[in-house]
Amino acid sequence: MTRYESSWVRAHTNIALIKYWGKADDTLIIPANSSLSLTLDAFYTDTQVAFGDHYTEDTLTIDGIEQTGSARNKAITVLELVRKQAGISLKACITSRNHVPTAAGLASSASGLAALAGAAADALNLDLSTEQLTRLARRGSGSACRSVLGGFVLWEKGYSDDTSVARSIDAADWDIGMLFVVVNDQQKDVSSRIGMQRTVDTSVFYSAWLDSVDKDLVDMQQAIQQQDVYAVGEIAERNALKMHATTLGAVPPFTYWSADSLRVMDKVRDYRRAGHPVHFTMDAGPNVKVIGPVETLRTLQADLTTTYAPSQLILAQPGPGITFLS
Ligand code: FM0
Repeated sequence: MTRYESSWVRAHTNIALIKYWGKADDTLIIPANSSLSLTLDAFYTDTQVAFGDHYTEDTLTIDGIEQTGSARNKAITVLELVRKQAGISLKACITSRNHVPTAAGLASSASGLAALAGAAADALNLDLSTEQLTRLARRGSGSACRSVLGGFVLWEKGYSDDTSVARSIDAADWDIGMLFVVVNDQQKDVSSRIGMQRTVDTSVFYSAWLDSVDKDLVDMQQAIQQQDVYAVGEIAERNALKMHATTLGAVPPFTYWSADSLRVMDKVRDYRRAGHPVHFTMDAGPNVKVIGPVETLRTLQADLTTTYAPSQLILAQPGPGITFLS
């Protein structure tokens, strides 16, 4: 019998500047639009995958807690794909540790599933290219394909399993950062998977999202090429507001914003009026991420300590793609 080694892989989280919002294919996770993100240094997940004939079922433990439900199902989707490629049926034990410098809530499935894809493929010696790894991670969770790579990453929507891939477009070795304002670290009410599905199926505003996202993407690529942090933030904020607008037109309607989110958005606008080049983006939860030059974000971070605990204010800078630890 072939012996399989276990493998540990680290992946960092990413935040979209042009959002992935809606699927063209729910099973293959082919998105309705291309998206663009920045991988960050502040949050990452280490994941070990071990295959063995002594395991009777696939298990996933995150920070010491055994998972059931959707987290485990996403992991099993990735395991099934690598088992098929390797021609084996062995079950696996997955151990995952999230590294977030504050209480929970920011641990994202993107870094988790990117690390899992890398570790599962490595444990079975599949020798996949980076592009193939992005496709594998994508099947676990769409946004995970972008965490395979560092810096600014473009996920081309493609039209099939082979063509829906992520690639790095800029190393982000210039002055840009993100300040995370953690207003609430509880689990979200409507997951991104359910939220985007409901929006695609029912929102009267969804077609307007699709009509304008490609233009945002072109503008964003140009802003990145010019290393124009103001334009990157401006386009990201505009794009995020449009994504969030679609949720209000869904049936039943929903929003990821809380009163605290609105307060942070106001604060960012005040800062901008005072001449600072800062903008915000938000994802499927109430936390706000402020985009700007790193020193400006440090000043804002210090200012916000009158309202928030230091652990609620995390400054992140561009981070790397996945690394194979052992
Ligand atoms: O990251 O159904 O990847 O582009 O974070 O697992 O494919 O969790 F703001 C929302 C991420 C969506 C935007 O969705 O969905 C972005 C979002 P899955 P994900």
